[in-house]
Amino acid sequence: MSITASLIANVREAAGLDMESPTPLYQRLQQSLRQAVDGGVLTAGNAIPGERELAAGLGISRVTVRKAVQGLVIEGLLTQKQGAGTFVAPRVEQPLSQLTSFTEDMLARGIHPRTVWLNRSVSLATPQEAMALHLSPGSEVSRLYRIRSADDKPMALEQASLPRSILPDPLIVDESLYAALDKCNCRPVRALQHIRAQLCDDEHARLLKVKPGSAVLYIERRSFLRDGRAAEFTRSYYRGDSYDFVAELQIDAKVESVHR
Ligand code: 16G
Repeated sequence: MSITASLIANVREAAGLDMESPTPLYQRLQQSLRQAVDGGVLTAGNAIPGERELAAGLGISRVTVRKAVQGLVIEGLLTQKQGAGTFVAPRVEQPLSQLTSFTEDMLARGIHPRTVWLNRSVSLATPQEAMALHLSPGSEVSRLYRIRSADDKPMALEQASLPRSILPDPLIVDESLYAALDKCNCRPVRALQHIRAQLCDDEHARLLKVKPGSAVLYIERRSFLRDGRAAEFTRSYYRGDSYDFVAELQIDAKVESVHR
């Protein structure tokens, strides 16, 4: 069965299109499209059948299909590419054990990374930055504030601060901070990360194109050079609907020997 045929069969059954319901039809269609993505009928990058095809296959109006699809585009589950159609938006599974950059993570998945710069500046370190980067009072930091997108879908906001001794000029960073650090032999080799759940405030919601109050993952990364110097203090807000951070766990050797 083609993706379109199995999608239409799934959606028709899940949305209960033939049944009476107080829930508007477009909302039932949205819910069943979400289920199709959650259940793996459609995966990231799959094209959604065209409006005309879905409407005809489901026996509903094109206006209802359009309203449902537009709602899911706003939600970030689907993404529209001009002239190409509507696709399931990327969702990223990110291992927590590797020190990689956003650019590398996206390229490894065949996704095109994009950066929208919000600010690049040099300033005196705040007490929080000085503490995180082990700097003495009065030291300067280079700051980078940007939106990180995957195939045009905003995935994260990142505020990075680096000692000026490591990154003297924030303007030398083009698309990738780690590529710029690599060039001057200052790429970090170790990092500590703290992750916690937060609700998105209005400003971050606008930049990430999610509803205010949506779930985000707040991540603080402090990374270090081989000689132990702190190189980076980055505070990021990752869209909760787009990222799964995955950790591989192993039994402790002592516990294992008791159970052997
Ligand atoms: C990742 C890092 C961030 C780092 C950036 C460099 C997390 C949570 N954060 O987004 O700390 O600054 O990669 O990426 O993984 P770039 O080289 O593409 O600029």
